This record gives sequence, C-alpha cells and structure tokens, in this order.
Amino acid sequence: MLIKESPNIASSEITDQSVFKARRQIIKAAMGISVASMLPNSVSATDKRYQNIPVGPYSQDLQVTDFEDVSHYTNYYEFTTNKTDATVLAQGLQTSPWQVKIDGEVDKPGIYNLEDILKDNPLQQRIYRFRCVEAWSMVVPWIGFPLGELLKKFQPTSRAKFVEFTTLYNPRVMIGQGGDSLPWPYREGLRIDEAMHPLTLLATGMYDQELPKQNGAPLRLVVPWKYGFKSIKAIVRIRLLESMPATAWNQRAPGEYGFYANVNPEVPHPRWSQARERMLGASIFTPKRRTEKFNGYGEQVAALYRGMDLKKFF
Ligand SMILES: Nc1nc2c(c(=O)[nH]1)N[C@H]1C(S)=C(S)[C@@H](COP(=O)(O)O)O[C@H]1N2
Ligand SMILES: [Mo]
Repeated sequence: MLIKESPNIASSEITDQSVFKARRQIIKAAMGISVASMLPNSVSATDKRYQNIPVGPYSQDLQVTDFEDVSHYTNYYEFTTNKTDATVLAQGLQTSPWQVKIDGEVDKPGIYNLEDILKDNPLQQRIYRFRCVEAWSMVVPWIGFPLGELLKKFQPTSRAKFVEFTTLYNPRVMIGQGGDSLPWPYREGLRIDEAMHPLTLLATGMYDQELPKQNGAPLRLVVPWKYGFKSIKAIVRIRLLESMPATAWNQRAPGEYGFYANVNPEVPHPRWSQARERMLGASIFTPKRRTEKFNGYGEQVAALYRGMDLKKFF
C-alpha cells in the first residue's frame, strides 16, 4: 500500500514532470491560440489577483520556484495521490462562500465567514522555503496573515495548549475521500507556541493571486520549519485543545510521521534519507540541495524545542 512517495523513484517522477510539461505544450500548440489560452486559466491561474500586498516580516529574499511548478505538482490526497492529476481534480471544489468553525478552548467560539476573517486580518506577502518529507522542496511567495493574530482575537483560554486543524470532508467532490489513503477528514495540529509563532501563516494566496484550488484554497496553513504535510489545506475548523490532537499522517503511519515533524536532515525517514532535497523545477542535472535543520528557520524556532530530544521528535 502506498503511504507516501519515496524519493527513490524521484527520477521517474522528474521524467513524468517534464513529460507532463512537454505534453501540455503540445496540447496547447495543437489546440491553437483561443482554446489553448483557456487551458492554464482553468487549472492554474485564478481570476482573483492581489495588488500591492505589503511584504511582511521574515520574508526571505530568495529566488522563487516557477508558479507552474508549484501549481502542477501538488499533494492533495482528498482528490488523488497523483501529484499532477490533483491539478485538474481539485477544480471541482467550491471555495466560496467558505466558513471556518473556531471552537474548543476559546472565549469566543463561533462559525465565521472567511470574508469577515479577512476583513480583520490584513494580508502580507512572505517568501518562504517549503520542504516536503518526500525530499522535494520549493520557494513560494505566500500571501496570508499570521495565525497567531487570528487566534488572539478568539481569546484562547489558559487551558489551550494545542491547536487542531481540520480539512473539509466532502467525498462527493473530494473523491479521494472515498478511499483509505488517509483517515478522513485530514487533520493536523500544532502546539500553542508553534501556532502563535510569528512565522506561522494562514495563507489565502500565492504569487499575487488567490491560492489555486490544488494548493489548498481558500485557506491553508503554512509552517515553514516543518515538513509539508503539517501545512494542511482547505481548513474548515480550528479547535483549541488542552491535549495533543491526533493527526492524519501520524494515525496512518505512526512510525514514520510524528506530531512535531520539524525538518531535520540528521534524522532519516525510516525508508529514506532527509539529508538532501530536490528543488522543484531544477534540471535533473542540478545537484540536490542540502537540507537545513528547521528548514533554515532555526534561528527563529530552535528555542521552542529546547530540552527536547530532536532525534526522537521527528
Ligand atoms: N488537506 C490536505 N492538506 C495537505 C495535504 C493533503 O493531502 N491534504 N498534503 C500535504 C503535503 S504532504 C504537502 S507536501 C503539502 C503540499 O502543498 P502543495 O501541494 O501546495 O505543494 O500539502 C500538505 N497539506
Ligand atoms: Mo508532503
């Protein structure tokens, strides 16, 4: 049973990716200008563009990965375990209107319209590195706001020690939810100090536009020092808890995916090394990048884990 794609087959993935790109170009050429121009719009570019979004703190001056690579190679098991098919399948998801339930250990629980949440939380752009546990990585200009700012508005109680996030459950549209690749709905969690950390974002966009559906529209988490599976997509519920929540990947394979999941090149995944990463869009001749501890954000976050055995808390 496939649990997660091992980078051992990365070369065939790369081939798939370049074949896919070439195929798209051929399709576009064959269809002529008018229909071809509709193709990228329907699956990647969205109609809502963001303008003049200020650059927020912690944004890094890095060369970003091509939008085409980020939006055509996604992990979205609610639709499929196939990274390129998710691009098309996710288009069936209706992302507006959208509501988010905020409950548990907060003084102001409720069901809030995303529109209203956005009125109170001004957007910023942050360029961050993103590292998947499958040993590929990218650099993405996210648009979003700090999760901590949002949480403060709902006034967590003194018992709030963890935050649980839940993805939409709608197997009629999210056809992968009819299968058992993961326990549904997808759930993730953070410790409260991780959630309040100013690096942690809720994103609504990337590359000056709304998030493409396959990248987690209309609202996803971005935790840049943790493996990508923590960055849950299409969030419908945020619940504050006194005890550590169960998470989908940990339930699926507890020996492989821990709750903390901090990027750590020194701790291999049981089935492959985490020492290096393939950067999306890089040619197959480009050497892999050396993975950094905490994905390069150690200066900001290492103190959160003082006293913990990082070898154990993978
Ligand atoms: N709901 C949900 N969130 C998810 C996933 C998923 O399958 N479902 N995949 C995770 C994994 S494994 C990764 S690496 C990132 C990928 O984000 P991207 O597809 O935008 O690159 O999303 C994460 N969030
Ligand atoms: Mo991932």
